[in-house]
Amino acid sequence: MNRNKCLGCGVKLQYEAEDLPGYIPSEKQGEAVLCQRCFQLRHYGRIRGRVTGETALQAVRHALRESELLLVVVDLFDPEGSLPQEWATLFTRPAVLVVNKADLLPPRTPWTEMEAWFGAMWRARFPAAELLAVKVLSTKKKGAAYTQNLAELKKLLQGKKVTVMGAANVGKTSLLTALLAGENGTDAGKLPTISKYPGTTQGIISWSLPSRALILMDTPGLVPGRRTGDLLSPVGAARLLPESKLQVKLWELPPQGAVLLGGLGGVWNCSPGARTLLFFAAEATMIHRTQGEKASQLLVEAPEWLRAFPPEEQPKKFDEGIFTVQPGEDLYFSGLGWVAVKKEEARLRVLAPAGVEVGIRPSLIGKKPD
Ligand SMILES: Nc1nc2c(ncn2[C@@H]2O[C@H](COP(=O)(O)OP(=O)(O)OP(=O)(O)O)[C@@H](O)[C@H]2O)c(=O)[nH]1
Ligand SMILES: [Mg+2]
Repeated sequence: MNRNKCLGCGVKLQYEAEDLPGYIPSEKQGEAVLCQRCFQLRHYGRIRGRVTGETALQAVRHALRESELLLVVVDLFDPEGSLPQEWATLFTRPAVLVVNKADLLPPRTPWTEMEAWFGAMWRARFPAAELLAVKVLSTKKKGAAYTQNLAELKKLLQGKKVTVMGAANVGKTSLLTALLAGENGTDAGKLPTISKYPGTTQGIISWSLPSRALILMDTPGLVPGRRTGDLLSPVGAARLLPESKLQVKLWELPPQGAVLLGGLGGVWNCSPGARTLLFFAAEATMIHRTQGEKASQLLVEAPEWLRAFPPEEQPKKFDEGIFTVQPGEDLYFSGLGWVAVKKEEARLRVLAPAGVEVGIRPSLIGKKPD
């Protein structure tokens, strides 16, 4: 354990500048093990400041130099946004991909199907990077599948020096904590800080587990930049996170019918007839069905009942696109949600905040077409 680092977020402690990372009031010098930011996060749920993408990348690069294996964590709610292709150059060691937040899946979704889906995505995005295994997990819901997958994961890591890495807020620290459970010296006060705000971990947090000859290094979350939450403040980004269950809405949308996602995205049916569309978003994101003309107006006005963001964070510009989506495919809005097309090909007009990745993928959930 490094006494000069905050146990919660891994940043170097300092006593001079209250606005900078790692601050501890001087009267607490020598006794506090948490920086003021972690203390406030844990006790009052308040967030201050945010790690920049560049700082996080530097820390990850540093940890990578020392590690033999990568534990890459991806968020089931946002596969594309939390595993961007640009990271290919970071995957210089064999990797295990952990798909976290599987508790969000509708009941009876087969986890093995998920493993295959994410394995295919990895191979398409990083053909040169060695992938040892894909493990679908939930660090929140502790059922039989959780216990088994976590035990299998521990076996894979045994005897290695491992970097836990991934985008901000995907659950890296939650995974580290799950792997530490039951080990000596891991009482709650010493465990790292977990929060719903991106940018919680600010430096490298190392844990050594002699019983497994294992060294785990948690790292600050990288900022891919094209997730909806990357464009918002930590408070705004936290509102887009699903907590325990995806919200799902099935509609037969008539021509020119529209659906808005939390005032941050919109889908218009431009097909010649009605289309069966299945919408997925976080619990707190309003999925609102309306008429075509009204929808555009609502995106501009962003009334309080619709919006998933603080008023001052209203997107300044929306990008428009037209997508033709086949049955068995999803149209995704990175970090916001997605729409699965059923039965018939759909032609969809889409608005999303400028900079947010929107695209088509094989359906993540549900019966695959024969
Ligand atoms: N539903 C669900 N939420 C999870 C799961 N794991 C983590 N979370 C939530 O995701 C949020 C982020 O968790 P962290 O463990 O702090 O994520 P992180 O990747 O370490 O985040 P940074 O340090 O900010 O990069 C918290 O609100 C967690 O409760 C999970 O398995 N299921
Ligand atoms: Mg963390």
